[in-house]
Amino acid sequence: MLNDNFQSWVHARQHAVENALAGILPNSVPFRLHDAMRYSTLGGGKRVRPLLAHAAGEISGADAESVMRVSCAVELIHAYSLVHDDLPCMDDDVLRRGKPTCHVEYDEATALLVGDSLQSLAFEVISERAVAKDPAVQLEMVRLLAHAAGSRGMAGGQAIDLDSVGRQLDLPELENMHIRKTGELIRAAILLGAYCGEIDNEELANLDHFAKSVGLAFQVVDDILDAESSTATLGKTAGKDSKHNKPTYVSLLGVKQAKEMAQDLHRSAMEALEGFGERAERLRQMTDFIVQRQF
Ligand code: GRG
Repeated sequence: MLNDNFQSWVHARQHAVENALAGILPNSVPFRLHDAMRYSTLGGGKRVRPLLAHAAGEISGADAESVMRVSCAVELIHAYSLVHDDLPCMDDDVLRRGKPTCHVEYDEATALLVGDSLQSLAFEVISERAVAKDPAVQLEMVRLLAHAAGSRGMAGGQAIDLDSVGRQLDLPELENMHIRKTGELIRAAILLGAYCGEIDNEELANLDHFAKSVGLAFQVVDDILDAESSTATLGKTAGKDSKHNKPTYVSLLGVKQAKEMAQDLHRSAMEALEGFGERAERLRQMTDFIVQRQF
């Protein structure tokens, strides 16, 4: 069970991230584009990636303002990916975070520009001020975010996903797709949060192991929720994967084995945190949250 202390931490962080994003997102000419960017980013979403960045920052004693900055950069990339994913040329969806998708509320051209602009804004946010003590570390952070979003990360995973509709992927192929499409940005959120403080190479390797396990666990749970939950609970169209004949952990393994896989990944994530002691308590709670979530 997730305790009250964790619940209030989540609400406080979600609120703070919302305020920070509201301050970052432009509110000027061109008004329609900026309005659509705000519509697509604010007022919804679990903010899992920012929460992970903040929790990882607790491991390395990171400066709160820097973590907020990198967590917003990651969330902007995530928001862009959702807007583009919903476009008619991709998943063609009408509902996101309980609201009409960006291209439905505005139009396709605006949605395209919203994604482009959110992605650019993310790189402005992570690079315009110091977020790490060492400029070389900050350069690595910018590279890491670019890699996570690009053709060897999220966009590449999306390409594999689009290519796989109606085709049978085996388990390693499915894993490869999800590591890129979902896992890399979650991994970036965690490592970027930690990079805002002090972390040695051994700790970084353990955190990386944790990040990979938790990123995949997030996706396995997403597949289970898509198969088992309602559209009202998820705030996005449920049952889409099987309707579109998409390979998922549920279609490949069945619900029971997919749930076992989520538990195995939870265990592996927790093991990777063993050496961190109390400093990793928030990350442990986040791992429980990700695996137990209902939406
Ligand atoms: C268009 C380049 C490009 C990439 C799209 C992230 C993505 C790649 C597509 C989203 C489709 C999808 C359902 C992916 C599976 C997992 C996932 C990222 C779910 C949505 O993330 P949540 O649950 O969403 O964190 P909220 O709304 O809570 O932020």
